[in-house]
Amino acid sequence: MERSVLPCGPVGYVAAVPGDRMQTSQFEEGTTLDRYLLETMRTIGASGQFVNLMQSIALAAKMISSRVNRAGLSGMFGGTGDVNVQGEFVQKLDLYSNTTFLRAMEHGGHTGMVVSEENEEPVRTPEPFHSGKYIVTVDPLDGSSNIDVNATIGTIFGVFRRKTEEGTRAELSDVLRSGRDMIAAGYVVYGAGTVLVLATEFGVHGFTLDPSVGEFFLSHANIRIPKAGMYSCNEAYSPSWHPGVRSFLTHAKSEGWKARYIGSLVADFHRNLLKGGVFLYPATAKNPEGKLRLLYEGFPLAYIIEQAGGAATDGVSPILDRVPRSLHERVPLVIGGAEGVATATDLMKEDPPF
Ligand code: P6P
Repeated sequence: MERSVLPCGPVGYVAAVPGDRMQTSQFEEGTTLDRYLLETMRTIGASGQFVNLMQSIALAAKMISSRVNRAGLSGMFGGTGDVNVQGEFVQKLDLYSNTTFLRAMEHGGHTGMVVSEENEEPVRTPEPFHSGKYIVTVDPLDGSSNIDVNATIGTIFGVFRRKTEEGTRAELSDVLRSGRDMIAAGYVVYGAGTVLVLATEFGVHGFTLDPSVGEFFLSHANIRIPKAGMYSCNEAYSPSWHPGVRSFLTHAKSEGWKARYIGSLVADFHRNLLKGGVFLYPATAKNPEGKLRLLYEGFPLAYIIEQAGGAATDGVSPILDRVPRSLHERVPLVIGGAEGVATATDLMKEDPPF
């Protein structure tokens, strides 16, 4: 039985030695995200900019979580009447989440530029703040069409170390690059609880927010995706899928897999990561490049799943091998347990492009 996550409480914990997941030291119950970051990064003599970056993301997550949890009471349900660069109606919480995330990233001296789903152009760190060495891609509130029905939604982020000198103007070349250059990724799910999952070369770990003290505590150490036993996709589109996708679903059903689909990528991904599953959002005639976006959905989730022992492809080749040509490029996505993704990809790679 593949181990997926350790129970919370006194948790085993991967020591911060890149590539060495087997060495374990015991952390008492209540290890905070800050302590995890400081003790992990200290072992590699980090400058502290990444710790500050993650603390800024955690602050934004706490603020968004607080607003999401009382959306119905603070008039935050519903749309703004605007349409974003994706052609999607902007929800009030989308706007709040994007503004909150961008503000949290601008003054810490750790980030040079943010690429957000909600902004057509990249957002460079403004004067007088220091243009730091990291580039962040973000979907500030994924699944926001589910806000009004109280389904789980979330924030997805990826981190690159810039190629250009920190302190100078960050360039598109700092972000239009292979997913293999990503140095960290994570997401926050706003559901029954608020859980921040962070993946670095030290593994994948989950931290649960205790709103009574405003701290994230280690709750899911050493996340490894179990062998897949469920599939997630919107089967309403089946008639417009290529035969390879339909063949994979026939295979999954013959294996007795369950079907689970929330229609919120980050929620579907989180369940599949912990329980073992394969998520598919394939290309269709209507969306020949798929619906999901490469820089702030495909890349971060692909980084996380590979660090957790899984896989992610575009139906032909690994997501992380791609080099985006534009900031809001879309990508077909097959992501989850390695064996299931390999089976789906083998069946789909013969499909002609739309
Ligand atoms: P469909 C939500 O709008 C989203 O971008 C993802 O979170 C989700 O996986 C997908 O779209 C759902 O798309 O076409 O099934 O409604």
